Amino acid sequence: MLLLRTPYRMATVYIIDVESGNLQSLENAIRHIGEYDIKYIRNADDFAKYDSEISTLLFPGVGNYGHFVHEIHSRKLAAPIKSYIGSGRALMGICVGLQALLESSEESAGVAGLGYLRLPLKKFNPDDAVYQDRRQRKAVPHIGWNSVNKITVEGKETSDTLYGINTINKYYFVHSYAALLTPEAQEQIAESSKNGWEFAFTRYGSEHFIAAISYGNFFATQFHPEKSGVAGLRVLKAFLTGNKRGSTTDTATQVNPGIETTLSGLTRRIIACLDVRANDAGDLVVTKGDQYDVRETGDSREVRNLGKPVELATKYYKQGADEVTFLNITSFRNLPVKDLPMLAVLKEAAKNIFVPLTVGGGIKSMKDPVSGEVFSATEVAHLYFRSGADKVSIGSDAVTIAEEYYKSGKKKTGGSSIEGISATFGAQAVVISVDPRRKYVKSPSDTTMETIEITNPLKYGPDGERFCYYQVTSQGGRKTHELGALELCLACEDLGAGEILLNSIDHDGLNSGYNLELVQQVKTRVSIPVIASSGAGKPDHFQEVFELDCGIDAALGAGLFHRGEYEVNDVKRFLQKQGMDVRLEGEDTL
Ligand code: 1PR
Repeated sequence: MLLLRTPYRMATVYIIDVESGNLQSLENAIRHIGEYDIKYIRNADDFAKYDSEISTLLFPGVGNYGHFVHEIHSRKLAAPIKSYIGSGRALMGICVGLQALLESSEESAGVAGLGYLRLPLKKFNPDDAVYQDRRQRKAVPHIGWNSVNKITVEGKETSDTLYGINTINKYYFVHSYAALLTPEAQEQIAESSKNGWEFAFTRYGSEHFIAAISYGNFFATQFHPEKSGVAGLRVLKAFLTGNKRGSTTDTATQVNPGIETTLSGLTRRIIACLDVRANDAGDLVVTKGDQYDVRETGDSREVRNLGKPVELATKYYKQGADEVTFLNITSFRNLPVKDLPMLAVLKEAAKNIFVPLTVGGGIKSMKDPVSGEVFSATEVAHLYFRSGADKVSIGSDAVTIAEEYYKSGKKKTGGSSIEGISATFGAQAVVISVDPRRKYVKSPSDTTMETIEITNPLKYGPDGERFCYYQVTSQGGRKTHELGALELCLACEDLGAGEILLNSIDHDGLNSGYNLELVQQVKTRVSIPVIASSGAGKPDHFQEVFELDCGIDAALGAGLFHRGEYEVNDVKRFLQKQGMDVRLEGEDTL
């Protein structure tokens, strides 16, 4: 009998690409899920060329709503997308891709979305009442791991899952605007539910908002499934395989669901950090400073080599890291910009890491040493986003920018790297890495910077100074500036930064715990998320910093993970035992 073997055709996933951010990770997630061919649609011509073949279309958006919607219109993609949806074929929106399906956003007045739901997007309120009772400010953007606390079908709450979304797992959100459940919105949602719309909702502080929508053939999530670990990959897989409904029990991978309900709803976020530099042989290695001195003590003075960047990063992801940060502490002066070694590290790391990736080190405008071409900081950042980074971290350039900001009377020119990257890719993509060193003063009047009063006499300065402030440094601690860490953070927040990575040279590598007074000083004054960094030596140190009443958003560890003393999930299991809410997933069993 002649077996007619129909030629095996790998399923194809089409992705709308308007260069809005990190699509590399979405592609990697799809490839991790199954054997898919992936094609990008960048304009109406592409759409026309592939339209008849498309049965699965992804509509991912990152960053600024107005920029994204403008790109959709300027590339003449709005009409073909609408007609595709009207044809009943499957579409999934992600983050700004969900937002663009709605009506409008406060982020970009006058810019109309595709309007499938008459719901406006509004900014989260940093003066959220539930925070004020604890004298805290809610960090905006909403960055971190949150739960979906309700799923509705035809307006009725259900314990079923929606494309794998359940009410137990944690999903990664990174946005400042959302479809908030205002009374008007709730009316619109009730109306739409009668017509078959299904919703998932999440809480951030006292504000509830739409985490996902589904109607017939289309589905969209506010969170990033490609960055939400195993739980997120399951959502993406459910969409790709058309598996709309399931039961929570067989989809949840969260071990011992959190017993704590945090003020924000977010979990305690644990970040693994890899300082990366070229060793004397020119190989990129993971290193670790001891108060920023990365060379071994003793005669050799070799660069401390703790392992290979991609291997270690992947290991920490599998150990449960909520984010992975690479800080490149070498400036590659003689390499073409597009050949920067960290681009290759990111490309490789993003293949198997499905949580947010941040890269820092050398994020500023630069002149290509070979071609002489000048790349703006935004273009440099774009290269990293295209390689798989979700956020870029700016260190030295931020100090220069902040000094200029104060010197000009807090003028915002729009020309700085912070403003440029934030305007194009969104505030959530811009982290400021602060490298401060303690400076003792006898009296607050000895400096124009805001000082901290030292309450423990054992910690007074060498000459009995009872006050200090934290002077920022650049170039990895080599240059000291007459600018305080708090003042730097306030300036960068005003210029559009979305998050602070708050290091402490005095605590770096000492395993004696975080610099709690510095964390408290900064976190109580800024309205963007703050990551405590430097000094973690054991899980208790993470508990200590999360217990501060300032409500720190995340805690970073480096040395204690590199030395193999603890795995990331050891820290999380310890915190869960103390009653803290952490993301603790089972194996990657897709
Ligand atoms: O100035 O924009 O080119 O960025 C340079 C980046 O590299 C900055 O983020 C800066 O913090 C970082 N960096 C520069 N030199 C060093 C160094 O160590 N010589 N790393 C360095 C600073 C800070 C954390 C560290 C934590 C946790 N490292 O990454 O890992 O302090 O360590 P621990 O948990 O072991 O205590 P630009």
